[in-house]
Amino acid sequence: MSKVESLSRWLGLDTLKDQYAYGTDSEYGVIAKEKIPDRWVKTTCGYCSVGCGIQIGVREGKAVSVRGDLDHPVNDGKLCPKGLCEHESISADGRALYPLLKQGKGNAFRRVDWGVAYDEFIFQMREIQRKHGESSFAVLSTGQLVTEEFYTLGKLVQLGFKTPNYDGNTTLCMASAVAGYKRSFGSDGPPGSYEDLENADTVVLIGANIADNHPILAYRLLKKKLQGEQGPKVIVIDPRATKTAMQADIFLPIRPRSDVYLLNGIAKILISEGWVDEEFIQSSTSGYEELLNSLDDYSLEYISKVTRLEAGKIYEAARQIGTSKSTLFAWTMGVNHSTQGTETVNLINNLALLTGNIGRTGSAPMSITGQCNAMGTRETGFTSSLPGYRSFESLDDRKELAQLWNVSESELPQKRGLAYPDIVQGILSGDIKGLWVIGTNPVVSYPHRKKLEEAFKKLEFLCVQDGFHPTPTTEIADLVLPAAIWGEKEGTYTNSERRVSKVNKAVDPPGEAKSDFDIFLDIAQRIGIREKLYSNWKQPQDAFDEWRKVSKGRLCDYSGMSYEKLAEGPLQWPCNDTVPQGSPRLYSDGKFQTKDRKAKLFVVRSILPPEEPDPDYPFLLNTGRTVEHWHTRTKTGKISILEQAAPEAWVEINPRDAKALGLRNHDWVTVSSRRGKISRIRARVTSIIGPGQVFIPFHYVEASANRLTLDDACPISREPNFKQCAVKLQKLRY
Ligand SMILES: Nc1nc2c(c(=O)[nH]1)N[C@H]1C(S)=C(S)[C@@H](COP(=O)(O)OP(=O)(O)OC[C@H]3O[C@@H](n4cnc5c(=O)[nH]c(N)nc54)[C@H](O)[C@@H]3O)O[C@H]1N2
Ligand SMILES: Nc1nc2c(c(=O)[nH]1)N[C@H]1C(S)=C(S)[C@@H](COP(=O)(O)OP(=O)(O)OC[C@H]3O[C@@H](n4cnc5c(=O)[nH]c(N)nc54)[C@H](O)[C@@H]3O)O[C@H]1N2
Ligand code: SF4
Ligand SMILES: [Mo]
Repeated sequence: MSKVESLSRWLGLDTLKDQYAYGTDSEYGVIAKEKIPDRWVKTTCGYCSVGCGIQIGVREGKAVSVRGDLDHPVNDGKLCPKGLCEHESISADGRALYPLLKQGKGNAFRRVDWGVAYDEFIFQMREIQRKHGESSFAVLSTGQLVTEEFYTLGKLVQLGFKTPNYDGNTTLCMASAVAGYKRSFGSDGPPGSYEDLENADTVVLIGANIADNHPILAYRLLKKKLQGEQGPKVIVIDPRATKTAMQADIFLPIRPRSDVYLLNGIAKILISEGWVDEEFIQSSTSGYEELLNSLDDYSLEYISKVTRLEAGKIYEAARQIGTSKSTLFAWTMGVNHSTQGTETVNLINNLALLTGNIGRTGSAPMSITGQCNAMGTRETGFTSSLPGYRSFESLDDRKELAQLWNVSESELPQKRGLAYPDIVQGILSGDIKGLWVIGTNPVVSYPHRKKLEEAFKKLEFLCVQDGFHPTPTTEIADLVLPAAIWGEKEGTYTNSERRVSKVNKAVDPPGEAKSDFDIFLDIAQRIGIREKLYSNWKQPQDAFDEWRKVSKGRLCDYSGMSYEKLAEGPLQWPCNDTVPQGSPRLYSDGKFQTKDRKAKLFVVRSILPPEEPDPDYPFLLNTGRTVEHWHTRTKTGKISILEQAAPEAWVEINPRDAKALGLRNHDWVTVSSRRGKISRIRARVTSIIGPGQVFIPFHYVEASANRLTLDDACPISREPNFKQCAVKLQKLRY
């Protein structure tokens, strides 16, 4: 890629207008000719859950460019660095082109046609189910399919293959937010909108590094300030001085995993200073007395000592929240990735409820999700609820759904199957023998890699369906099914503010790759249930139209949407006859989805983190992300501008600790935990990270943070504790 092209992309020029069309003689002009699209296809970004509107420039059947969609309500035509070169993921090297089969363990892959691939898949999985029972076959999917695909897959797995053991990478991501919402409000569903980031008096970001991971939300947070107006006051709670923390008015560099203390401490200050909304508490919540009686121990001095934060700063943060007209509490993985993730979410919800910050402009407890369509899987997905946020345990819900589908109620599962970590455990214990992995790369992204590898070795049959090959997970598969990716298929994504946005096909998939939707329907056909479950379905729109009916009357009501309407612009659910233009907020009437229609306040006591530093492993490891890369780098690792900007992994270490270890910036080190080791990684000496802590991004398979991490998970949500474990560092001589 030329410098001019790189530069213009970094500057975001191609988001503004067709700059590529200007100039003919210069290098710029040469690029211009090749880059002038025949047509632009409107769609939604396929990386993160911000859900930016994007247009793909197509020239002679190839995706040659992208630009931000100026008409999309999320992003003002702007895109972040990943979005700005997203078309390159389509033509990147290493796409999966043909079905590949290993004839017996240890053999090389051989190209087969789709018919053979399907026959083998069905034969192997059915044989495993016949020998070991229906639930010995498990499925792991992803938050990166379109909603129409989840919906189709859920029916296929639960009603077609009749296995309850279906979960996804979403449990590695936002299961704690889902469980926390359900417990506090009676249902999942983020209650706020992105516009609240602009309009709140105060925004509290807890374990959320939006500058790196949701860059367009960082732009929206700062938008008013950038325009010279008074923007929201920003409080950031994060042990690491992230790029987001650097924008904060109040930064609380909290001791890792002491959030429960801080949140209870802030609740106590709010109550004792009278900075609470008594009327709202009385009319719309339950559990206030119990909460009040539980907070005696949380004196400011005590909280300051446990969290290692200055007492004055904690008080200042509480005063800012308590005296603001509106506060948005937003959180991401610093909260969810913990053995106490769900309860920490409940404490954030407590703060919003105590201060009446829900259902109003600028006010919400807002879980920012991760993947482009993590929300779609929550609504339709069959994992933690039945489609439409229906409960597995409720006979009424099951009956209603069965009727909508024209199947008998007894065909629906009566409780959720195993969650992702329990599926891995199930493989280790020999209960699960067949696994179908769709759109996720567990070898890099699952914690405690050694254990995962042991588990995968025990599988009788592993099928991996991915847009790329080889990946560390496709490589160890018995069968690889090549999938179309973003830009090559149609459907919808729902972003973190419940906004449903159309995803459109710009180009054909390469080789023989097929959309996940088509693969699911083909398999349904071959196991003889297509007619029963998907009669007359041909295209994603058929799935969407059924889903509209299934969601009608539910909190996540899509009944007022259609592909035609979405072509004009995205819509936030609930969207129905009463609110045809959708709903920016939930719970504006102060009524919740619980039996008594009140939100529940929770008493939470801190538990000890699963592993603390000790003399053998003296550092606490924190893991996360950087703006240039997407997860396991199957896409961004092949896009040169992104790869050049962040070509290798690093471990951040505080200058004080570096000095003690005799380490200088860029020295090579080994990092090990009780579970594994990164043999070689560069040290980055920086006070971004606090003393006693280190940070490693998890993107790089060659220096994989998940060789070190723990697989302990939150007992309520089953989300793993990715963020902390004990490690040691050793300097390498060269
Ligand atoms: N560039 C890029 N963007 C992405 C992604 C990507 O891979 N790359 N992935 C997407 C996905 S799926 C997700 S889920 C989101 C994740 O988005 P984020 O959650 O923002 O990402 P992380 O870097 O995993 O972690 C967030 C922060 O949690 C902090 N943290 C760690 N321990 C604690 C703690 O004990 N308490 C508190 N309060 N904070 C703590 C970390 O220091 C870190 O800054 O990003 C999405 N966006
Ligand atoms: N240590 C540590 N580990 C973490 C985290 C952390 O913060 N720290 N974060 C966790 C979180 S929040 C998440 S969400 C996970 C993400 O972890 P993964 O889900 O494993 O990450 P991805 O790289 O996004 O994997 C998606 C896979 O799907 C493929 N793919 C892309 N599009 C399509 C498609 O349309 N169809 C199909 N069939 N395949 C497709 C890609 O090539 C890729 O192989 O990682 C988790 N792991
Ligand atoms: S902020 Fe997220 S949705 Fe927007 S362009 Fe970047 S990756 Fe895509
Ligand atoms: Mo995620």
